[in-house]
Amino acid sequence: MKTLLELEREVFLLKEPDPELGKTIRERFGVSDLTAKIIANRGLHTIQEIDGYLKPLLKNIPDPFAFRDMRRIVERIYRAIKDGETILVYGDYDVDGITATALLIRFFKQIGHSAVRYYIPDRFKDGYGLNRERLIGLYRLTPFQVLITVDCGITAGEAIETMAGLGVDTIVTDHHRAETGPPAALGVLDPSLKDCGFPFKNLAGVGVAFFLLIALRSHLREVGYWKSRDIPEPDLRRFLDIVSIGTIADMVPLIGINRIIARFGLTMLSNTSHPGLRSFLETLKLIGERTISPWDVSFKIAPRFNAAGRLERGDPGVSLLTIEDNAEAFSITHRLEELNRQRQEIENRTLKDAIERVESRRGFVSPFAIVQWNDTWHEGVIGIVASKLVERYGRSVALISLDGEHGKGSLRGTPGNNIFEALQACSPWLVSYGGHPMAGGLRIHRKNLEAFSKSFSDSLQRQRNGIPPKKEWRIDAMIGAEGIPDEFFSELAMLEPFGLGNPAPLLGLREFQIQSPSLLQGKHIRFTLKQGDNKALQAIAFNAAEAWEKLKNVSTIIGVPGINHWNGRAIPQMNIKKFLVDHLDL
Ligand SMILES: [Mn+2]
Repeated sequence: MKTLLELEREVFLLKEPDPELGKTIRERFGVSDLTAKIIANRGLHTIQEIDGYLKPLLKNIPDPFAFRDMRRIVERIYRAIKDGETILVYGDYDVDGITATALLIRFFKQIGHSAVRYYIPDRFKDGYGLNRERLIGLYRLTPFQVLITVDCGITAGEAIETMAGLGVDTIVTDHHRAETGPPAALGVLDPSLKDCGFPFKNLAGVGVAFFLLIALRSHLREVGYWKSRDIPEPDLRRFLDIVSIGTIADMVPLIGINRIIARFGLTMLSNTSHPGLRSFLETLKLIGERTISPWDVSFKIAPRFNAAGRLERGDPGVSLLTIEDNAEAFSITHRLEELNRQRQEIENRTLKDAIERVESRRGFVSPFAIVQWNDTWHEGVIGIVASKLVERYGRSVALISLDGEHGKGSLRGTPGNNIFEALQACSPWLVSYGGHPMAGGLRIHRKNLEAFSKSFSDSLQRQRNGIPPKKEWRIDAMIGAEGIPDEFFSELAMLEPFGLGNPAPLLGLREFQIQSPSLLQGKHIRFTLKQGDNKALQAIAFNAAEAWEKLKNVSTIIGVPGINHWNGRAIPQMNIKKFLVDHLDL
């Protein structure tokens, strides 16, 4: 990558794909120069990889029996179905956990096994993961013989042992990393286990649960279940709508299998006939002429499911995804809407408070990390607020909500840092912790806040060899007077869906004219973009009012090409992300 311009907290980089690769893609797939360049920029090297990217097909997903323990697990579940044993599905209160729970419940009901219940832990009373006391309580209330965890369980050795003592077989399905070895369960499905042969390591929790169903369906076929019970074999593609919601919401990269799930799942979702989902999506005005996008999932759908778990219980989300009647769907949709409104209020208040603390240099602020703590913050929203601070300040953020001497924290990272490894380095100061490279959670004593902050920042600094993070603009191509080719906008669909790991293309434009700009609602700028002899292109810059005054002096603009669906028409549009007065050196 070539550095075009470096500012204090931002750097503008131009990707430089292998020209031979670009040429091969152009000739083989018949796409424009620009599209070929963008594909070559995605880090795909072989023709097979490029083929897989341009034609993401369900038939290309790997064998579910490549998972360690899968055979033993499906045999045990089959025995439970045959003997009418009760299965308890234990989920998580986030969207991944909620969708994974709903997925299994729907499947078991559909195949005629009604002895199935679920439990979504209470974030405040039970905490994350398998809660031993809660499980004993649930068992005493109504015994169950098989426990299936989804999106959790990999670190729950103790609870699993206790349940084994009560005669319960536990099946763990998770995608989190284990700090120690896997628990002694009947079976453990987790692609991140060292001895797990499943080739794709980036599944969300709901993705792991989906592969369990693929394997279970095939096992039930082998034992002649469908024939003997006269039940049609379920079409698992019909479940991809909820699998895609959990996958996108959990921020796993939309590459490989996840991209296949998202691509088919979002199409299913946009045409869903499930009464709960349909009522919900209609309220959000997402049922219409265009396909639901990962952005819609992340910013409209997921927050509503999450709001329930953040403020009280995640159960309404599971109910919505598993019910079969319209009237109930309507009332749950409204409940989720109301909870989301409350969540938004609390979040805005917390964000404002956190920004004030950063700007007045309270808590801990370094070029590598921001750590802030407060007694009044609601622990249900600190994760979202931390993400917004990362976006704003371009460095890793930890927010800690204190209750007496104890604190619970949420962490979010920047590319180029590994939050989980940084937490490992700080473990002497922590009660417990867990997470991924990009996000994590912790428990801490108040007295260790300062020491943790310093140690966290030092560790991030070491990871970056002492160079502070900057906001990176990774530009796919610079476009001059030649303009963007017409066919490019229709080729965009081949690259979708865009999201984490498969970002929307970013273009830098020079030698253009900005025609008839207007300021919308005092905050957005709309204009017509003209390059050379090319047709004029519609452009919009959201929340860019501060650029209004300098518009005449702008020499380069950076934006994302897209399609604006409006009134039954699809109009190419540039979504402008940055106006630059400086020249980018080419
Ligand atoms: Mn998850």
